[in-house]
Amino acid sequence: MQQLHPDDVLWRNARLATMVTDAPEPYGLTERSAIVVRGQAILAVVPESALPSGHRNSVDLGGRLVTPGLIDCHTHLVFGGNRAAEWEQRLKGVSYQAISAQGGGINATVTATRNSSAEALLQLAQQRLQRLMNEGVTTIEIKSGYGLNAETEEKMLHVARQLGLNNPIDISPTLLAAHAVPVEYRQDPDAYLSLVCEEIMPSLWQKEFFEAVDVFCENVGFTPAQAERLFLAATALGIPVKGHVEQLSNLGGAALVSRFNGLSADHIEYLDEAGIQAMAQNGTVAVLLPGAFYFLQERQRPPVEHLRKQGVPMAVATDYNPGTSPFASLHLAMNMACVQFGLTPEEAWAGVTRHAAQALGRGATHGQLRAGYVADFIVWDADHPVEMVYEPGRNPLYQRIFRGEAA
Ligand code: DI6
Ligand code: FE
Repeated sequence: MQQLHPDDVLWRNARLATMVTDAPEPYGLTERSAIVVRGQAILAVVPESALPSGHRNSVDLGGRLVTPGLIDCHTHLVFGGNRAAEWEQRLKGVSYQAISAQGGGINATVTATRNSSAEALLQLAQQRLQRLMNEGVTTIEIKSGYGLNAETEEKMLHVARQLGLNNPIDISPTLLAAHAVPVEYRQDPDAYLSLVCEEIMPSLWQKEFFEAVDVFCENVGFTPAQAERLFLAATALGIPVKGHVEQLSNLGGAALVSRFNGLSADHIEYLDEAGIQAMAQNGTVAVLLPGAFYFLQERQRPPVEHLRKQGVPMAVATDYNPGTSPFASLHLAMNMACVQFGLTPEEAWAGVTRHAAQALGRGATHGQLRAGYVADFIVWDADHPVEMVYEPGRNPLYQRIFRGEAA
């Protein structure tokens, strides 16, 4: 190990679950280890025995478990109102699609979001974010998509940015202006898409309000042809793309996302073999969202076995949103991914660390405990990482380290 500076911090006497790819032990578990932090980054991960003695800046973790900070790579955290009444209707037998066709669903949240001030949205989102941070989330993706006009999409992304300035967390903002056709464009969805491609997307991109563009490609959203048009416009501006695809039906959206070298194809319950092949070839991450699957009482499971066989990296996220996944818990999402989709707990952990980082284009800096990576990590009052997956709600978080600082 190189010479230490006096300001370097040794987080020592820990059991690490490094989550590195090539580790000999499951979860990258190593006993009696230490993380050496310089500034905001990990300088080295070393055995206790390799540490110099007498370094003044050191923290004894008492043998506790340390994992990378959790990454929630798919959320709709910023929105006004809630859809509890709609949910009651759904429980009486009205389908999500039927409610959506009646102007409810996403459009109900659009109205509530348009009618909320940025301050009000910020306050609501802050509470939701706090719950995720309490569970150890250090990076979160936040989508727009409840504005569906230039002004409100910008308001949502402004709130997302503000959350990052106000809290010890990394925000990855995504433009999801193509989430639904707004009521005022119901007769002419292509005109709305033109507005997104020609005005909303270029202007918010120029103002650096987001990192990637998303689309809801579905029979209640946008057609593959419309999604392709959006992706062509995004690619021309150098914007990375991703998609909500194959959630309720198979429209070939995942293959489309992959063709544009997309970061991730999300939901993918109805993904077919051709889609899996396309994802494997292009390195597109499969983002599994078991909260929405559970809440919509879906039956069709994503093809986990095939994704595994083809080596497609699988991430797990909350999809936190008022319509299909009102669960601000990544531990619960991990549990559901195992119970409902058949992931192993180790795959669920990779899904909220290494693979979630990859889904956000941060695979070279986030989601693993290794030299050169950002010093985001969580100290747990737990013996083994399976515990957070096994028992969501217990939350044995002991300490949260963001960019090298306890926070
Ligand atoms: N798929 C979903 O599950 C959410 N958005 C999407 O494209 C639902 C959003 C909502 O119902 O408000
Ligand atoms: Fe979503």
